[in-house]
Amino acid sequence: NVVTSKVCRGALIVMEGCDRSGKTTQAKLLKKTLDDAGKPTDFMCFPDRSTQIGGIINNYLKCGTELEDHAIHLLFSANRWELLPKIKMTLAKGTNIVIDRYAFSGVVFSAAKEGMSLEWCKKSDTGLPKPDLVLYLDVSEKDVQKRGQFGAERYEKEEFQKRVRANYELLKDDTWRIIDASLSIDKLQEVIKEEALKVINKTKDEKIPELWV
Ligand code: T5A
Ligand code: NA
Repeated sequence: NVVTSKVCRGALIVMEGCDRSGKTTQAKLLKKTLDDAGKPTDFMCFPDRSTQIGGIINNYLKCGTELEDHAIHLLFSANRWELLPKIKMTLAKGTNIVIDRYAFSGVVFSAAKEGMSLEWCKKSDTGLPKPDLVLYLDVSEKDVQKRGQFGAERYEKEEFQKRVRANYELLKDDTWRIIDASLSIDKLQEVIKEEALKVINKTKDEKIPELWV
């Protein structure tokens, strides 16, 4: 008799927060921390600038091209949908994924623009896999400024970031953990690791729920 043990799906963990809150630093560290703890984990990020759609987004962010607000919003969404097969496959084989930004970034940035409603912005990402955990790196404007000047990318302006922060408040649910991102890089990673292990060790429905449905 051959006993086949069912593979438990991986956890989907998302890092969110305002620009320069430390997302990329923590997301990459978390991938390594979890691998080292014997919990195989992949790192992904959005926008994924390596695809064709990602190339258009990159050019837009670097202010090389102008695109109508709805059109660029849909491209950010399409960039997530084009990676859906990879996300599904990875989770199904039992590997966790840490993603640096996701649909929440998609909504809060687009909806910070005039004439773009939060509800309209949520539509194009509706039905994507719902993360098991959203780690929201919360850092005050003051502390962010201590990390040096904002770069030259399109959204890195104070007024805009204020609206982004306010929009994040409207998306939080019980899968979110608000993390004080003013801590040192190491201290922050300790807190984040603990939260991640909690969801990884929890029994999850085999079928991953859908976002905003
Ligand atoms: N966007 C994105 C949309 O409009 N729609 C979408 O759908 C998506 C997905 C690019 C832009 O695209 C927008 C949002 C963005 O404006 P990006 O490529 O993720 O998105 O942006 P980046 O510029 O790469 O990243 P951020 O500016 O958001 O920075 P991070 O990742 O939050 O911060 P990180 O880790 O790079 O650290 C920033 C600096 O702080 C230091 C680091 O060394 C670094 O110098 N630092 C710390 N200093 C002190 N204490 C700590 N704990 C620190 N952690 C990091
Ligand atoms: Na980043």
